[in-house]
Amino acid sequence: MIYKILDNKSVVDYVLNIPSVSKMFSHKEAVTAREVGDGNLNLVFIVSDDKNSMIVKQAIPYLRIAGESWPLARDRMRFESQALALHNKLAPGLAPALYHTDLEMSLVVMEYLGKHVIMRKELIKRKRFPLFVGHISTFLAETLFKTSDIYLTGAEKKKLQAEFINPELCKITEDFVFTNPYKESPENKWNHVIDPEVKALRSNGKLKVAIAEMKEGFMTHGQSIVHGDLHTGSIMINEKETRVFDPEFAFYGPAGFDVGAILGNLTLNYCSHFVRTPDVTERESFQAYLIELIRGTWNEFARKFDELWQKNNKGELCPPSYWDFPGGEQAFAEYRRKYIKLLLQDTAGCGGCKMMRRILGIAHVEDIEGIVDPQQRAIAERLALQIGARWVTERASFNSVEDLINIIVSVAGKKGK
Ligand code: SR1
Ligand code: MG
Repeated sequence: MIYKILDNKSVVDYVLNIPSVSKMFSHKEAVTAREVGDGNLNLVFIVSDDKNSMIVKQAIPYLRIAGESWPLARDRMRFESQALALHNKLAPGLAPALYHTDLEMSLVVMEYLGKHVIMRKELIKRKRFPLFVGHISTFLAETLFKTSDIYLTGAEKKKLQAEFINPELCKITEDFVFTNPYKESPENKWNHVIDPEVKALRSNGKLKVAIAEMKEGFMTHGQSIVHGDLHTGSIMINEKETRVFDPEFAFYGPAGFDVGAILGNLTLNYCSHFVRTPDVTERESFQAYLIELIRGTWNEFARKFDELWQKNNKGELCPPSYWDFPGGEQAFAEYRRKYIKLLLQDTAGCGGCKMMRRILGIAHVEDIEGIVDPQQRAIAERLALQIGARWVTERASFNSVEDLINIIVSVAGKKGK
C-alpha cells in the first residue's frame, strides 16, 4: 500500500484489510479507532471492537514535536519492528507482542496494553510497583548481554550491527541529549528562573569535556543493541507485569545508555517530589522507595549480566580457552568486574546527560514540567542539573551504585544552600 498518513477512520479500513490482524476482531462492524499518541515523533492509534484492542503506531515524515518543517525519515518504524521482535525473543513477556509490520506504510501493529499504565505517570502519583526491579533488570541484562560480543560470534554480531544502523534517530540523540542543551540552540526550552544556572552550566569547561566524552562513547562504542530511549515513559506496568515499548531509537551503542536512562529518570522523579509531595513523611518514604529502585535496578542488572556471562561465555570477545591457564579463573573474574565497573560509569555519565537535557533541551518530562509554578519547578530543576552534572563529571571514580546514590542524597540534602 502506498504511504499515506492514517486518521481515525482510515486506520480502521487499513486494519480490516490485513487478514492476520483483522481476524482478531469478531465484530468487524464495531471496530473504531482513536489517536492517543502523546510522544514526540509518531501517531499512535488504539483500534478496538467491543472485545479486543490493538495498537497501530505509524511514523509520519516529520518530527511531531517540532512540526512539518522538521523532516524525519519514516524508516524508523523498521528499527522499532526489528527491536520489538528481538526484545520478544530475548526477554519474553517484557515487551509488547508484535502482530504486523508494514514498512511501506511505516507502521507496526502491536499488543494493546489495556491493563497496564505508563510508569512515569504513576510515579508522579507515588505509586509503587513491587516487581519492577526484577523485570527491568532481566530486560536490561538479557537484551544487553545477548547482543554483545560476549555472547555472539563476530559474524552474528556484525550481521545484527548492519541491521541496526539507525543514523537519523542517533542524530536526534546526538543533538538533543549530548550537544544542543548545553549551548545556544533555537529549540531549547528552559525555565528562566534558572537562567544563572543554565548560563553557568553552558560555560563549565570541565562539564562540557565530560559530556563530549559521553557523546563520543555514544557514537563509537557499539557494545550492545540498546533500546535507545528507555525512560519511564517507555515502560507500561502494573502490579504483576512490565512491558518495555517504543524502541525506535534502537542501535548498537553503549549498554550504559539504557541503564542510565532508567536511573536518570527515576532520579528526575525523586527531584520532583520535593515540590509535588509537601508532606515530609510521605515524601521521604517515596523517595526512599525510589532510591531502592535505583539501587536494586543496578545491582540486579549487574548480578544477572555477570551470571549470564559466566554461564554463556561463548562469544567472540574472550572464549573460555583464552582463560585456560593457571590463575585464569581469577583473571576472568577480574575482567568481568572491570567490564561491569566501566558499564556503571557509562550508566552514570549517560544518565547524567539524560537528566540535564530534560531540563535544558527540546523535550522535558512531566514529572518536573508538570509543576506549574516556575519558582517551585526551579527547586526540582536545580537538583536535577546538579546531580546530573556530578554523575557525568565524577563518573570515573564510581565503584558501585552507592556512589550515584550518595550524590543524589548529598545534593538533595543541601537543597537551597
Ligand atoms: C526531538 S525528539 C526528542 C526526544 O523524544 C524522544 O522520545 C527521545 O527521547 C528524543 O530525544
Ligand atoms: Mg520514545
